[in-house]
Amino acid sequence: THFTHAISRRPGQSVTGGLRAEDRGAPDHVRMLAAHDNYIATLRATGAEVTLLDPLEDYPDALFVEDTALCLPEGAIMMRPGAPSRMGEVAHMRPTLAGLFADLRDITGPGHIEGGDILYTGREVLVGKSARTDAEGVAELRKILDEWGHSLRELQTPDGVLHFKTDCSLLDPETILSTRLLDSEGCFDGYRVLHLPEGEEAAANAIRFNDVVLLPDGFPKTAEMLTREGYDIRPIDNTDCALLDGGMSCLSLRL
Ligand code: CIR
Repeated sequence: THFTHAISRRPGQSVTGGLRAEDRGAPDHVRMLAAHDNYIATLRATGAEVTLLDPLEDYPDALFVEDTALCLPEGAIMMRPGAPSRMGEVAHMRPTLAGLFADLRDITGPGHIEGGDILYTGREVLVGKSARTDAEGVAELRKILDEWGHSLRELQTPDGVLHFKTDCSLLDPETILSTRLLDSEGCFDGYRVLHLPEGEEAAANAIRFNDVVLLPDGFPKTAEMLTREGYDIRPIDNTDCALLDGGMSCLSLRL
């Protein structure tokens, strides 16, 4: 949970055409930029250096940089998104990571894997297979992690949930915030699990970043629970990212 650096990408005008499981309207680009500013300022306020990349108009979902790579202490691994419209984002992220990591690997395929399906807890790497992440992609990741001495546990992202981390976040090395749905699969045995209060499942995608927890705004019961548990929460407007099934973790790579 200690990070010196984060990488984010500004949303372009084309974000209005981003992927979504269900159409509840297009996001508002201007309001999204304001929320994004606040997100970046919150990361910077913890003392971390944030690299802010320019929008990629050809890739409406490119602000969700988390899906393009996995950053670990030993090195970084470029992902291979399962969404065809997102594949090209990886090449745009690669040079930035090449400047930060001596050991940079690639998932070459034929499998697919997206960063949103990967939760690194410090003691292991949890990966949920999903509509975006398949067994071949997980197997290729496992080979690299074996070399680096990380254990990988292959799990299943619930049906109808975009990514594994849509439904959970790491709050500290021992504690996971999870929906009851995801936790009911037993994936978090050995951790302390805090369940999202009923009706606030959409707050599951939070991030612990240094001494704060960035939490989507508008989930008072979750905010109250986390405050009571001693976390220093920073509510961030997620209205527009939520229309594209995105949350706090998607908007940065943290290292
Ligand atoms: C997508 O469907 O790929 C984007 N609209 C949302 C990606 C969210 N990323 C994440 O959860 N890591």
